[in-house]
Amino acid sequence: MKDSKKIFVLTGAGISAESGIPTFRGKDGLWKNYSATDLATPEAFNRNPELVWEWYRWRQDLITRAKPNPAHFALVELENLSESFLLLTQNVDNLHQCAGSKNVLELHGNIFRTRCLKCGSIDKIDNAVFKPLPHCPCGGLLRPDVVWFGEAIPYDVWTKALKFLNSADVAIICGTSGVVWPAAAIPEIAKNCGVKTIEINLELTPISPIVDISILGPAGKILPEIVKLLRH
Ligand code: BV8
Ligand code: ZN
Repeated sequence: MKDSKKIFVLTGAGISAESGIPTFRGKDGLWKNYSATDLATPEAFNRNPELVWEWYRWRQDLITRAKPNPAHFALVELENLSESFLLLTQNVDNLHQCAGSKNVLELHGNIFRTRCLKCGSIDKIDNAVFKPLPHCPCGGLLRPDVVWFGEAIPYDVWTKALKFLNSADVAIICGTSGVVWPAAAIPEIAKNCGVKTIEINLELTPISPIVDISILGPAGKILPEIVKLLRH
C-alpha cells in the first residue's frame, strides 16, 4: 500500500460489529426469528408494513445509540493519507459518515432516510409524520430508503464505484461475508482489473480464494495497525 495512490474500500456489516451493531449472519442476524432476507423485501413490506417498520425502528434506535469504532476512524485517516480514495459500503448505518469519512457511496441505502410511496420524495426519518406508521406530509406511506432484496441497487452508485475501482491501485474488502450480490462481485472485478486486493475479516470467506492477501482478525484492530504503518 505504501506507494499506492488510489485506494478503493468495500465494507460490510463486520466493520460495525465492534460498535455493537449485529451482523446479518448466524444468530446475530435474527430479529424475532426473522432473517433479514425475510423482512428486507418489498413483499414483506406490502404484507405487513407494521412488522417491517418495527424492525427498522429497532435498528434505528440501536444504531442511534452506537458510536463509530477504531476501524471506522482508521478509514477516515486512510482517506486523508491517500491521494485518491473511495469507500463503497453495504451498510445502511451511517457510521462511516459519522466517523468523518467523506467520499462514501451507499450501495444499499441509508436507514435514517425515507422514501414516500406516493410522491417519491426522499427525506430524513425525523421529518416523518407518525400515524403511527411514518407518513409523508403528502399523506403517502413512507418506506426506509434502503435497497431491499429483489430490488435494483442504485445504478449511479454502482457505475461510479466500478469506474473508480477500474483504475485503483489497491482494494480493501472489510467485514463482508461476500454472499450478497452484486456487492459480492467486487473482489473478482478488482482482480480482473489488476487491482491488489486485501481482505480483512474475522474468518475466511468465499472471497478469500480470490484476494491477494487475507488478514484474519477484528477490523477495529487490523485497520488502525495498517494505517499506523502507512503513517511513516
Ligand atoms: C438485486 C439493505 C436484481 C437493507 C441489503 C446472484 C446469485 C444469488 C443471489 C442473487 C444474485 N443476484 C441477486 C441475487 C439476490 C440477492 C442476493 O444477493 N441474495 C443473497 C442473500 C443470496 N441480491 C439482491 O436482491 C440485490 N438486488 O439483485 O436486484 C434486480 C436487478 C435489476 C432490477 C431489479 C432487480 C439487492 C441486495 C441488497 C439487499 N439489501 N441491505 C437492510 O439492511 O435492511 S443486504 C444486507 O445484507 C447488507 O446491506 C449487506 O449487504 C448484507 C449482509 O452482508 P455483509 O455486510 O457481508 O454482512 P454479514 O453479516 O453477511 O457478514 C459479516 C461479515 O463480517 C462476516 O464475514 C463476519 O465474519 C465478518 N465480521 C464480523 N465481525 C467482524 C468481522 N470482520 C472484521 N471485524 C469484525 N469485528
Ligand atoms: Zn409523499
